[in-house]
Amino acid sequence: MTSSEWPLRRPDGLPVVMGVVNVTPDSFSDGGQWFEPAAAIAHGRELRAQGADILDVGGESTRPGAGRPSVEEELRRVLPVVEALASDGAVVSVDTMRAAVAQAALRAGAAVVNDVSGGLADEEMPRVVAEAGVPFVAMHWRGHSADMQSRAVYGDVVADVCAELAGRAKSLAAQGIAPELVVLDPGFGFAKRAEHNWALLRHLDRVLDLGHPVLVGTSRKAFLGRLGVAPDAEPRPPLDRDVATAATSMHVAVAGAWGVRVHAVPSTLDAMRVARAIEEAQ
Ligand code: PMM
Repeated sequence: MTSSEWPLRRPDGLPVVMGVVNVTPDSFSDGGQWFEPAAAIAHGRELRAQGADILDVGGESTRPGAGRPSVEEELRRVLPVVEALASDGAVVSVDTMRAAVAQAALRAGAAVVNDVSGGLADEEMPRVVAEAGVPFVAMHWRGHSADMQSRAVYGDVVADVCAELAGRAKSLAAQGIAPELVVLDPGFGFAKRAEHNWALLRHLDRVLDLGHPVLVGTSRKAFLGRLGVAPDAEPRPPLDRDVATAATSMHVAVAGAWGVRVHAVPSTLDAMRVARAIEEAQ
């Protein structure tokens, strides 16, 4: 991908679809399903054939309470998958908080770095990304998954998340990352309770007003699993949250987000096509 192709756009004008390729034994959403490199590669190819524009390859689970793999283990997980998918010609992003993993993945063919910590977890990350001159997804983050939910304390969640994202964007620019390469993501489910996630969806325009492309990652997250379920009952399992995910995708397409990060590509694309068809109707 050359810089003239950024920000990436779909020929049909819908928001860009980033398909999730988790090479982890323990992700909440699809834990272990694609842990072997061959299975993850096949899954990435399937997502691309279904219409994903970017394949997001990650080797660290960020579900609440998760522990961290070693750097070596993370590299072992992601590199063969990045390499295979990039050599197919796919646009690959690497979902990592570690500069060393980002750098190795970029050498293996990744074109984008997606850091859920927005460059906060590893102080080397902004330098590595600036030197490579690649797009950087900076998500709103308040700390590692082990205890992040204790940090879900806000005065006004929309104002606080916007202020923290604006601060990130400023700091990344000061560290040499071109502002036009920075995508902002409100970080659904990261140090957020359900009401925080809903408020951020409702007021996504305020995140868009920060002036960067916005990526939304609600796919299969816990707040969607609580829909239609009694407060004291078990949430719906992650694989039963794709219809709700498609509905959030429709909403964010109408709001004007640049992209969505999802596990199920066809249902999200269909939902966004519905949004577009209604917008275009007389
Ligand atoms: N969510 C997860 C992982 N990576 N990256 C971005 N930019 N935004 C997200 O919301 C996000 C992410 C956790 O979900 P998963 O375990 O299903 O991948």
